[in-house]
Amino acid sequence: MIPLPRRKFLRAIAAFGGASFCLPRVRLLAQTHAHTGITTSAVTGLAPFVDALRIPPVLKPKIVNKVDTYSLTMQSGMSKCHRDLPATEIWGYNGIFPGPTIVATKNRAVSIKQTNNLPMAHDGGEMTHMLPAVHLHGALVEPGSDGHPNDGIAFGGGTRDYLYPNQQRACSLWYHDHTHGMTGERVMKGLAGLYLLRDPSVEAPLKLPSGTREIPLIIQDRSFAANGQFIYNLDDATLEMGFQGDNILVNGVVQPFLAVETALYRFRILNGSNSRIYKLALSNGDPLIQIGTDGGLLQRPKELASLEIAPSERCDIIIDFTKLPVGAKIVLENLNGTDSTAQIMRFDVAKRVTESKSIPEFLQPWEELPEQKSVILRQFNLARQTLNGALTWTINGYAYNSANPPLAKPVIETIEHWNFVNPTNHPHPMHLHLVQFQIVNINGVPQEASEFGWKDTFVVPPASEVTFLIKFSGYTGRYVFHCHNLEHEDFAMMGEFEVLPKS
Ligand SMILES: [Cu+2]
Repeated sequence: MIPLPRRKFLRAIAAFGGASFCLPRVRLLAQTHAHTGITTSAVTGLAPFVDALRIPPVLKPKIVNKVDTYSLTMQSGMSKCHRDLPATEIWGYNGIFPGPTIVATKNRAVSIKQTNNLPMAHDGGEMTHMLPAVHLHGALVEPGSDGHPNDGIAFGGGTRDYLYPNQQRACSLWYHDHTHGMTGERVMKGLAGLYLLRDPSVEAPLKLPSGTREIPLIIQDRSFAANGQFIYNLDDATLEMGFQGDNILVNGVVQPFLAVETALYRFRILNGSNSRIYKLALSNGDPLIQIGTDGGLLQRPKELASLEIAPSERCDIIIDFTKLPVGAKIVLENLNGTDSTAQIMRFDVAKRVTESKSIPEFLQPWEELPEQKSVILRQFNLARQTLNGALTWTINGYAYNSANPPLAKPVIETIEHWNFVNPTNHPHPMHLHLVQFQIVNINGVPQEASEFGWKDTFVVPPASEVTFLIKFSGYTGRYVFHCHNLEHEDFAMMGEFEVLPKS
């Protein structure tokens, strides 16, 4: 299937290279490239809540010189996503969808050897030769372990070792494919998994729900053909909106159910979708109690009637089932969805127990970055352009090309303001590699950064601008930043920054 537009697009970015050009603000340009014409009708009407939630397995490391050492293999596999669907061919780490969970400990390094045993000719297009890279999203790592799209792993058993020092706040990270120009398709096929970084000195005193009451929820949307296979057509709408599936999956299962006890549960939620933004809420009107975000725990828990989560954002929430009767069924809803995308999963209260835990009032001290120490305000204009007849998403007029000069050169240990201006009519969840940042201004209104917590991905809404306050520390070198709508990213809404040493 596909890539006529993508081929055109690659030619377009090759032709434009590093050229910069004027940016017309807020112009939705008509697309001129041909539609691929491939249509496959998607399965609809799958019965919700008929399959139990699956929990991805947690891998056990080999300890080599005090480093937790893992080997993962990217390979195809078969995965049953719904009772009434045939098994789906997926691409996964160790051949499972989603990949296995890695649990790491602060200040204890993890090394992962990734092997590429993916089948190559999966769509017959020119892009199949693009080499997969693996990015640990949210991680403070040196450039060679960051999964730069130039650092792909050869097909036919090629390997690369990634080293993660874990010298950062405890948080939920995730590892996923970062192939140049093909991240959307490959993440959709299953190349994603959770990586939980723990810090016992912070978390143990809080006595948060743990064990069988701490549950990862990776929310993704997919479309299925009648034979159970994923559908991914890069048609005009997909290039515009990003891929959106008709079915909501959690941990690889369409709208699963989870039997719970009358207790507090901690859910480590990741929006692992390509472009869909969910607005989470509980069907019985109970609040979601948010305790953490991308960069770890908030200062204090927040009781929310609903919570919006964009692609690649994480939220750590507690749900209180203690006052519910056995037999109660509570749906985790998506208030942004309709029909089959309006319900995510269901919690079935199955057993009465006595809960001894409570939710702490205070979680982790907030460390505010000093805004007055910022050395520069950089502006990044997000735009939709047509380059050589192909729809392209750009930053400051640049379509991503690793040959481009970096769009910013911050000096290590300095603080900067980055202002993202979005005149388009699409939200762009902007993500920076290497750093966690703070939200200080939205549309000219100063923000209380601690309310958002430490972020590595934040939505710049349509016709809006958001300012991030960022401290560049840890490592020098080149990293990417990009829109985490994966089709926007693939169609070039990505740039690089180079962290320079102190002169
Ligand atoms: Cu975008």
